[in-house]
Amino acid sequence: MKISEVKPGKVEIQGWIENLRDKKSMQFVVIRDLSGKIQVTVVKNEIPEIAEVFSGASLESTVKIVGQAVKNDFVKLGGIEIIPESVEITSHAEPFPIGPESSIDQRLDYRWIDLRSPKQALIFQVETTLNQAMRQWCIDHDFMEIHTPTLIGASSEGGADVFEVKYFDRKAYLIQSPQFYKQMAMAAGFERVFINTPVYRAEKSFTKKHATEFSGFDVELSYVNSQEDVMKIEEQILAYAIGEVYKKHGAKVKELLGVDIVVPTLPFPRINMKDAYKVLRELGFNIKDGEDFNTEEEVALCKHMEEKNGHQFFFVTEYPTAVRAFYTMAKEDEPAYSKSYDLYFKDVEITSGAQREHRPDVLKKQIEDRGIDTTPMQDYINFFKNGCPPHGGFGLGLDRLLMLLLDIPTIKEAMYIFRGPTRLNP
Ligand code: AMO
Repeated sequence: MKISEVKPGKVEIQGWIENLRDKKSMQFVVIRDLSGKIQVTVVKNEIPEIAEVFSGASLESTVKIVGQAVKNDFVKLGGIEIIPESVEITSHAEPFPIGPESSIDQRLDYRWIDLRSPKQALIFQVETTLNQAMRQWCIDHDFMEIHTPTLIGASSEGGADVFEVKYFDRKAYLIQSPQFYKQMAMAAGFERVFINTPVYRAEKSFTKKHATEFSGFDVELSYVNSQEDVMKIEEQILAYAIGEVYKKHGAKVKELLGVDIVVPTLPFPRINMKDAYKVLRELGFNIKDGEDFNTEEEVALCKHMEEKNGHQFFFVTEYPTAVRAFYTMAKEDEPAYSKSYDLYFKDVEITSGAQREHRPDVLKKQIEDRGIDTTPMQDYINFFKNGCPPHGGFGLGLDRLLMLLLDIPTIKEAMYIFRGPTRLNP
């Protein structure tokens, strides 16, 4: 049984030996599983064979214990202790090569040990709830979940940050995004889809927010009039999912991580790119029309928006067309700007989204204008030749969202196993 469910009477528990105080006549052993901790008390001269087993056991070994749970008001851990009848060491632990003073990179080398603390487990309990709630919202609102390949014949985002893999006698790539496949679902008449998938970026970035493989949460929907229709969906998904995390884990997150989860109110604040330029120029930056933000400008804009709105999220809309991917639709009345957006949370971009260019001739031209070879893109362009509704969607980085939600200092710690330019282990 789970340790948290132990009540007076006969019990069988399994867990880790967290602590062992070996006194002259007594042993006090603390056993831990994911649900909690309990004390096992041994009177040495009454059960010498069990005392011997514990004496020979190292900390963090795993054990199976059968015994009687009894109330004892002197016991700090829940006022209950187990008097063992049989003890079996199920696995022996060698001493730990890492400790609390180890750096994050040393800890990642021994991730299975690093993750053993309740704080670390909580991060992934939160992720489970967060992801499940995002999926639930989509399912409740008529979205279909599709499962898409991670191997692809052409780079889906343009650009060079794509991993090449040997695919029998030709080249394939790992997807940088399920972009093509989710758009194909619109041409297939699925209307609303979402995808949870690993995505890959061959980018040599060593920042708190970059990984070479991460978890994407992608959404695409048909019959949109602009990016605004997509943004409305995304803000509702996030408000619902963070609300679920707050309900289920808010108190524990506060207790173990010292973080207040703030459930965002709707609508999220919005600022279009032209207004963002104005704000930044007033703050002394000399960003020019048509440019994207650099890092300092991004940080300054985030600070400004949070101060102005008292909200942890905001959308930036209508980026210059030239700085966005080829599949983005330009504004009809002002083609230099696009029907696109990014979503920021605290001080990091967590999403890109847009209405897509669904007219095959215009799409082809946009690809060519960016100097990208259309030959490997032909299947993708063909998706739109047999009737395809206007559509849009977004891609959200789940690991970044989790990192920011729990104020974790780096994405390395918000991922179960991190992959970066110099890390392929464990
Ligand atoms: P974009 O390239 O902005 O857009 O990626 C979408 C989101 O994915 C996350 N992200 C990353 N997370 C960790 N490490 C990285 N190296 C990394 N790169 C990106 C971010 C980002 O906002 N196809 C479009 C989405 C769309 O338009 O639907 C796309 O991939 O949170």
